[in-house]
Amino acid sequence: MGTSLNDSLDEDIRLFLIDEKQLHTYDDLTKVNPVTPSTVLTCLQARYDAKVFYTHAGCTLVALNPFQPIPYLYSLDVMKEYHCTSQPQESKPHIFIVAEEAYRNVKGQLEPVNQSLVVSGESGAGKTWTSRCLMKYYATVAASSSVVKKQNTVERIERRVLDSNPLMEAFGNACTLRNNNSSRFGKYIQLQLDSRQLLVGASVQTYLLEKTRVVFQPTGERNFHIFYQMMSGATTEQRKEWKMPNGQCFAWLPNSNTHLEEDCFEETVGAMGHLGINTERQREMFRILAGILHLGNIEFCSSSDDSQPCDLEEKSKEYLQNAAEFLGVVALELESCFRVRTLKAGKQSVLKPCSLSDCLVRRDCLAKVIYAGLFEWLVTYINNSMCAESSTWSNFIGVLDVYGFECFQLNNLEQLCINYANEKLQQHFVSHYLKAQQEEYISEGLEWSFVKYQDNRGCLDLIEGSPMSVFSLLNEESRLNRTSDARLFRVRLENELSKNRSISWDRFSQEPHFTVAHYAGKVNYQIEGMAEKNKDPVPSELINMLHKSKNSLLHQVFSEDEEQPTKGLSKVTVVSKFKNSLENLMKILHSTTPHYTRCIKPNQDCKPLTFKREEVILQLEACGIVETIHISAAGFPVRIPFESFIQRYRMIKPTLTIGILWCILVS
Ligand code: AOV
Ligand code: MG
Repeated sequence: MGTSLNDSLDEDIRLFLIDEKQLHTYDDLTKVNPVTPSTVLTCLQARYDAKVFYTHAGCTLVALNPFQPIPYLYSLDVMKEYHCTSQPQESKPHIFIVAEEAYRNVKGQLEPVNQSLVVSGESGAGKTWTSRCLMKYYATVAASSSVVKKQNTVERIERRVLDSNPLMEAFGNACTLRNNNSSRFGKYIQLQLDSRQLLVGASVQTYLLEKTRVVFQPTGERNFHIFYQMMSGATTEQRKEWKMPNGQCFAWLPNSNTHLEEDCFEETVGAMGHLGINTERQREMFRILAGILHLGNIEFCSSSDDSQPCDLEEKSKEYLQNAAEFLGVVALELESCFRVRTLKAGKQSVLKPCSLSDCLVRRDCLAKVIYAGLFEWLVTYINNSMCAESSTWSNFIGVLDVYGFECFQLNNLEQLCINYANEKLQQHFVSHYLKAQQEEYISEGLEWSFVKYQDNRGCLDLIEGSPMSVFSLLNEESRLNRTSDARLFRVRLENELSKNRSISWDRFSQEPHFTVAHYAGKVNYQIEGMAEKNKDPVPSELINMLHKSKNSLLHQVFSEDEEQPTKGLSKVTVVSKFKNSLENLMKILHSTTPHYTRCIKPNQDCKPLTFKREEVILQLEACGIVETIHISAAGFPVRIPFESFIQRYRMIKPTLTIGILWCILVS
């Protein structure tokens, strides 16, 4: 036997394995008998070894990451084959089946129904890759070949939609310990279809960019790709303009010597062009980015006199000058923004020197607020450039690609938000499929033995519930008029939340932290700095300075007309904003027909064609694959509303009505 199954397998499984040579031919895991974690795993491994990466699991598709390019799998011919077949479900499992099914479903049986393709899986499992495949599929099979004339350029809409990917990834993805091209933001892209089902536009909604990465990169990780692309792909003149000579070190660009496939400056600039960002705008963007890098090299030293502000390190003066030049602000004002705080007392303003650490916090804050502002501007621009007029499209197919579940040695608010988003998606699956479908069978009086499943509701209640949850307590802590005390906050969490079984503490740990048992595994979150990150304050001096920027793009990003939520001490906390945006997303998902794809990472080292059973089984268990298969296998593969059934089959029996149909069914 080629596999290393342990000896404790029961007889059923032994019988199942007699068929081992045929295992890779099981296209749908509902055909595996008996369905146990072990048999499902063995079947998937046999398929992976046979280089078959997609397998149906009832209503979901399991996609195993090959960690190696498989060009023949995604060719134009293959797309056409799946698009033209009369029975997509009969074809070999493929992400294109999901795509095609959603595409055909849009028409609906009675009226058109919007569709959502929900791609989930842990970090590095292949969500972004899969989303790109889906978009390429629609850009090919639903190409309208219509041209858009926007922002003074003419371009085919499919080109623009596809080019939004590398552009957003350049600004929003980065190399982490888990994935060289890790998405540091979530996105839901709606592909807009006209009445002929052709792609006429798209709009994208993004979720919480991990902006701290601009100023802090965990050991072994990198900043956003765009900075490295600039360093490795720009012309000598550009580098001269940005004051980035060869060999120049930037504090915020660790691991610059690692060159990744993603460091493709040309592709990013090409995409900018296709989306209509003209060269002058591009120049302004790059100057802003260069400005951010120079900001990162500014250091301060304590003044000998406590009543005096900190001084700039001698060698930092040049960086400050450069940063001010690129950001289009006055160097002296930039310096004083970092070193002096303006306190308002009634109508009077009092100036107070900042401590050394405050100076650094303010410097970092400026970089983060600029980068986040630029990213937001870019997303708005992309939307303007590819969104169709509302009168021209009638339906959409949405593709959801968020950051996957992650657990590092150190986890903070960023990971809490990322993992919370994954909990929300899992809950959508649980309530839409595992729960609702079974309840429907029971309510319709069908014979059904209930399949038990893991409901992650408890964990979600812990994080976002009311009145007491991690988020509500964190918000309370962030609103206090003092710096948060991590130890006290931990005690408060314990006092209020210890009844919830999803949270625990190691009381002897040095660092105050809490542990959440997520559906995909336990994660330790450090409390230090969490409340401050949640508050995300931006000193008003910084915003006032940016309002006056001579860099016209930066000026536009921070234009005074726009309500700046970040102005002063923002009232809406990070987690409240994120929770709201995810709730809106859930509303959209609920209003569409969802299709789930579960991406699986076969090994943590991202090695080609390596299948680690113990790692895969944890992912299968986390997403409830065995339960899904049980429900799909026992349930009905096709479920048609009565009205549609009658409309479809009335020709066979013209007197058919709902009443008659009901009598036939219950008799
Ligand atoms: P993710 O989106 O799920 O992680 P990606 O889609 O970025 O993961 O996939 C990680 C890497 O796996 C890619 O860069 C590819 O090298 C490889 N890969 C994934 N799918 C395929 C495929 N079908 N064929 C070949 N290679 C593939 V994260 O964004 O970190 O949650 O947050
Ligand atoms: Mg991704």
